Amino acid sequence: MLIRIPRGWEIPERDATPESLVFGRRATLKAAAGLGVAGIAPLAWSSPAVAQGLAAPRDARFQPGREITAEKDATTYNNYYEFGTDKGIHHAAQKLPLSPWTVKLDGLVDTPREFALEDLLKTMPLEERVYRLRCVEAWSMVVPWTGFPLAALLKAVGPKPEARYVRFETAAVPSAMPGLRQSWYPWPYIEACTVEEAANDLSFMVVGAYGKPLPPQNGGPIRIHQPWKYGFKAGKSLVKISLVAQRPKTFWESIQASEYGFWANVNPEVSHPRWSQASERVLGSGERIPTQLFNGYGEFVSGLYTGLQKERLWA
Ligand SMILES: Nc1nc2c(c(=O)[nH]1)N[C@H]1C(S)=C(S)[C@@H](COP(=O)(O)O)O[C@H]1N2
Ligand SMILES: [Mo]
Repeated sequence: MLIRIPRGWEIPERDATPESLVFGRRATLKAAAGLGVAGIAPLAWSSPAVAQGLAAPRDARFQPGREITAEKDATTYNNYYEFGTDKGIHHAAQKLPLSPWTVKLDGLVDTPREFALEDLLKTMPLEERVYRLRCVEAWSMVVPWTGFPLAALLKAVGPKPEARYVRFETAAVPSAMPGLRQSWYPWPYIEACTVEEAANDLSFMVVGAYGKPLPPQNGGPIRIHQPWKYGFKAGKSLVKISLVAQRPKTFWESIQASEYGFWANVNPEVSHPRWSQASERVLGSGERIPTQLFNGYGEFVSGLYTGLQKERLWA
């Protein structure tokens, strides 16, 4: 059978979610938010301690510089194509079984391991970081995430010297994720970064938000967040993290490399081919504010890119 993969410019507008369309949906968003979280099933965590919350001490190094986004906005306006291409997937996402959950660490490591989520929660150094998230579609939010440095997880398996990239793989559960039936997308959702980027202190494995376990619509039970990069780099509901020698072909890069590059560092001066990246719309207030180079995290990460000026470092 010949499977015809549509080129980027053939993807229906609703799938590409250009800025104008995204913000034309504010009415829908408000309506969805009006349903309230009451309709959402309780999260199925096995540990009673975790069920009560997932609070951790806040890391004071990360000051958001603006108001924290309301929990209701951050948890009801989501990008998670496995559940659908619009932003109102939070109800559909409750079908993803979060427990039991394991994350496999494999590839070029000294000790391949499969971690049960509860063990990560018990053994990793949990903290809260208030990080900004800047979507390539030019909206942004500020969320208190609970998690631990990716570096701590990598240390537990010991990357070999030949490992150059880290590949992140999202769960693909057909019974819960209707989006997987859209067979022209290159499922599962794959993202990747270099080993140096992964080891950077900012690279954070997220297991909670707003002092609670991470809900499935935001990538529960475990996702990555690298706040100096556009949001699409942040693979959700991760099942496998592999250390590899070759640069992996990522989900969005396979769909449209000219619009969603490998590095995808936030840069207000480099426009997306279809819209400007100079400013961003604040989720909740709708205010428009200037976008910052590296999303304001240059002091932590700009050193990663010296000598790489020939690369397309910006999406
Ligand atoms: N598996 C998976 N991960 C994903 C996505 C997705 O569609 N599937 N969307 C990405 C995009 S484009 C963004 S902006 C962020 C959004 O995270 P949020 O829903 O918590 O705001 O998740 C990223 N991670
Ligand atoms: Mo995004």
